[in-house]
Amino acid sequence: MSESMKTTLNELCQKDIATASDAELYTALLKLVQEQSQKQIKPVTGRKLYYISAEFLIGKLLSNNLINLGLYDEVRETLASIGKSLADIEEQEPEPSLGNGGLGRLAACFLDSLATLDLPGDGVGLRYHCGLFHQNFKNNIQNEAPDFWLTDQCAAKATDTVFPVSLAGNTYSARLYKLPVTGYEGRTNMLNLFDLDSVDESVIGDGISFDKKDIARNLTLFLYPDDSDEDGRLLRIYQQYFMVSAGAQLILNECAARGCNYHDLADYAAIQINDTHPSMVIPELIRLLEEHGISFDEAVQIVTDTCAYTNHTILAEALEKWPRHYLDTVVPQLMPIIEKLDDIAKTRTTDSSLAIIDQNQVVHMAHMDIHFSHSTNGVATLHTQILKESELAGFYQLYPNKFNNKTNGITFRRWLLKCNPALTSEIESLIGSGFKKDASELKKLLNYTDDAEVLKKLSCIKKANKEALASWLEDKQGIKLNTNAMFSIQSKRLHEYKRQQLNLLFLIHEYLEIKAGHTPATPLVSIFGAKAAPAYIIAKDIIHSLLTLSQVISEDPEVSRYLQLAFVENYNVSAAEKMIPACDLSEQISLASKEASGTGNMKFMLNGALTLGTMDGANVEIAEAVGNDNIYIFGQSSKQVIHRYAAGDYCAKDWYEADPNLRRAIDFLTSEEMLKYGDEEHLKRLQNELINKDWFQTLPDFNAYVVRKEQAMSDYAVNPEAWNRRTLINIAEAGFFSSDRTIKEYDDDIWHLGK
Ligand code: GL2
Repeated sequence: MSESMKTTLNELCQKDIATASDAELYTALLKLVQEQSQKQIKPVTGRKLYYISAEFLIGKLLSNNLINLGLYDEVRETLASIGKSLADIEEQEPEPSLGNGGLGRLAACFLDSLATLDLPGDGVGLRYHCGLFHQNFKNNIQNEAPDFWLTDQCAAKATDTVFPVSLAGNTYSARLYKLPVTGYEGRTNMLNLFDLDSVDESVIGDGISFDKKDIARNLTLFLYPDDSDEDGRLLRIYQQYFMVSAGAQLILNECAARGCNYHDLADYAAIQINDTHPSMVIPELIRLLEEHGISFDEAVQIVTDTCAYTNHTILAEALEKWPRHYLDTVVPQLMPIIEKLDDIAKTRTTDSSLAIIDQNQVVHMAHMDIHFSHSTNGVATLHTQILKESELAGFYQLYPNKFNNKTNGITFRRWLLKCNPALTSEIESLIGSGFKKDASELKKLLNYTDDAEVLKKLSCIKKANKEALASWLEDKQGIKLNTNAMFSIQSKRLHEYKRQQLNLLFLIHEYLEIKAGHTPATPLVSIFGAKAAPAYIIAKDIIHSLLTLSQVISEDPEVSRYLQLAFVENYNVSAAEKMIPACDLSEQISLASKEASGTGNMKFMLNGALTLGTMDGANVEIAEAVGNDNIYIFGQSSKQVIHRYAAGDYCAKDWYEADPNLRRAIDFLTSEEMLKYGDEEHLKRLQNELINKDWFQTLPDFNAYVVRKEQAMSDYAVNPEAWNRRTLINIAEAGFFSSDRTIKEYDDDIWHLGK
């Protein structure tokens, strides 16, 4: 315990901390973090990064900030000495609701790494009041509720800075909020979030419904408002333009304050456009530069030199294209600029498929990004290769030098130091603490692959993490897990391409096998965490089927001795921090070619889980790093998948009819057992989808998946020491997947910050 820390906390609490409540201690710790992070703010010289993103899935900040500021151990020990737990105090903090999935979490990891590497780089986004919805389950169905997270104590503080933003001809004031981002032994940068003062949480009606036309009151209520109707789609454009217009004004102001004369903007700012949500920053900056007296042609060049674009997916739904009348309505001031950009693009190529505005008057945002930025990157080697060879092949031919790869990464501060302190200290005792700043040092762990004591220690840590997850889940949802079982976890957004339905079919198969007297090599606990977009019907049917199956299993003592299915409600960063350290088998089973990278796969690996996955996204690089003996790969290759799509002759029904195990599993969806707890409409719809459509080719991979997973279960049961050795190898080889490495590559190749 540190006396000086105790004195500091007493002062901040204005009382003896021994008598303070958790809420008072939380407030005191927030002040401590604020004071210390202010001290790490450094002046900016040279080029500064603005990372614009619709999402920043930052997670709870208190512990992470304490770690980064080097205060964590001292604070934890001081609190422990008076019988308080930092973990309990952290419960006071609502989790910021500013993101959805990997794209948002990547943005948060990148901000951490930028600050850690002492690079000047801020985030630019929106201050959503409810962010993504809060998920709860009733009658085995997902319900959505608003996730209010903004409290008086929220670390994102309002400033006096406001920027005018014109939406559909009306002017609104975008207020800037600043959230300090601390780096590990680095600097403090900022996350800049914009909001309207008039947004009103009381307009939310049933569930998460609200009047989508009332822009003044709804603009920043939710992340990704339902876009299944036109008002919803327009609202997304309102949000996007609000974010980029305010962001562009902030960037120009900050650069001007540092001496920029706008002609030399690219020497002061680098702008990273994340997916197509912020694409309108390109025409908006051109518009603003013209207002500052710069000619159109020069403005185009300046913006191209300043902006870079990251593509995060090849799924059409995320490559936004808007009917031009939407843009005419919401951002009439941009349309003439977009038209001129389209004219320029047409002088560069005769390929009409590369146009910004196509013959149907649809505006392709990604096309604008690629034509008018200087860099386009994918997020894993395979993804970038697919962009070059198929999805964006025409663009690659036109601009070969713009294309580059930046394989994603994760911050080890949150995904090891914070979420797995026991593993962290074991690693530290073996190889010292250098890995915290230089993740490649984890390779030193390879010296211990034959050290029986170390391997045993790893399995004890895993067991303790499983116990901790089990007790959390019991408190939260009343589910009792068998911690002697193998834990397999699939936690990520619910999407058919990620194929939670493949896991579902496996679990049905296992259930039926156990019923038939074939018990598995090891008891298995299969855990899910996933939210389905509210209007995504089949995704909700998959959740319903999993929850129903979970009930079928738990009501059957004969089966539940060997098999459990737990679905964690409201999966978020805090839940991930508990689940990932407890995992044995990491489920990364997307249809090859569809998962651009994945970052969950990296978090699980770092925490000593073995991956069961397809050759997709960053799984390919994980497989290369650990070697085929230390990963379970199965299924079609991306080439086979792309070929099958191109041939257009995939017929799910043929697969259903040809494989009796598969047929048995799919038929079970509408069995008496399932109908006892489930809803026929949902179950039948999913069954039909699988038999008659199966757009993400679940059926061709079913058999290979069952074989590989049963192999993993048998290996786990038969030779625990060998399993532990393989987990050690996974941890040791995880260094490449640090976001510090990724950020360094972005900086070396694209941004050149501080120079
Ligand atoms: C995603 C990709 O699906 C995912 O594979 C990738 O790891 C992340 C970060 O690059 O980006 N794209 C996307 O729209 N979301 C993602 O998670 N939401």
